[in-house]
Amino acid sequence: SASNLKVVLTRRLPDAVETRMRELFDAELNLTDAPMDRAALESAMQRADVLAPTITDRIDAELIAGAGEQLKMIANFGAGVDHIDVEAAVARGIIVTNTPGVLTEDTADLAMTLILAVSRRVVEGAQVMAEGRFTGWTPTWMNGRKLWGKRLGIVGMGRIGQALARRARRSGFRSHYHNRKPVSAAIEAELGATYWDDLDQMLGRMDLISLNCPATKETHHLMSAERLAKLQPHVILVNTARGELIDEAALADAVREKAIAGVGLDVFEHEPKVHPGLVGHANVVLLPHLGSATLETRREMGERVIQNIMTYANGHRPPDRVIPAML
Ligand code: 8YV
Repeated sequence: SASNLKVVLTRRLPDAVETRMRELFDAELNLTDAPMDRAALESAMQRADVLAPTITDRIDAELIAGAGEQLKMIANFGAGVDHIDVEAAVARGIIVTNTPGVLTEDTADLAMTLILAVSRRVVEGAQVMAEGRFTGWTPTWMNGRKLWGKRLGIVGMGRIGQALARRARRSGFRSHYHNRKPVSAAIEAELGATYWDDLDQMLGRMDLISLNCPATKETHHLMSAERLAKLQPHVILVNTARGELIDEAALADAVREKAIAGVGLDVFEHEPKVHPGLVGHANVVLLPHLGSATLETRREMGERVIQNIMTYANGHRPPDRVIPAML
């Protein structure tokens, strides 16, 4: 039964979520909230029936091979599962679930925030005020870039990409997108978005670019030096998806050479490290992986984890099962 199920949480989750977990399961909390090291993770996988990890746990094939027989489920707290070898887990009969849907609007909000912050020089302006350097308004000072009527290229038109396109439409942008396949004609019409089969052709014509696709083998360094070189120099690039989508060293070169007008990043290739060449530029806004960081959403993500475990405990198919074919 559910109350005998040993559920190991690798990080602290919102209070309400932890309380509920303890009511429902034999839940083991990580009270230190430090990310588990490999040995701790290995031992957790020896005793857990269900592991509830986060992005800070790298669960590779070797760890999965070493897991105890009793491990039946990896119920991830988060939508992205690129830190989990899903193929290896599923091959061993371990169910993997994630928490999609609940963080869509927050992540789209943050993509929009980065677009606005970079184009209107919000962080730079706030810095001027914080340092008492506002000595008087002038017509030509701190002019940013107008957004109304600009072309926004969305790479990855899943839930988050669509939520961003919806915001973009209301804000007067024209949305373009690249995806493995076009969305339905009805959604396309609602979003007013234009599909590009060829990513390179799209990228070369955009004023703004937002990355909203998962990190997979195929999307690793999607923004390579070669692709970055093909962007228009006035382009603003934002990433709220995964750092691995961008060759960070190449992006740092582009920033230094002024080959790109602005950058907004919430995720990094070697998190929590940031390429030093990206730090300290007025036109580069960096945030510490805040995409889903609202009180409401972090709670809903936890509830989603609970729902997945509960459904499994009751002998049913969890609603957010991830299978290799989806990746
Ligand atoms: C989380 C995320 O911060 O859901 C994701 O994929 O990147 C963020 O919502 C993180 O993954 C929590 O594990």
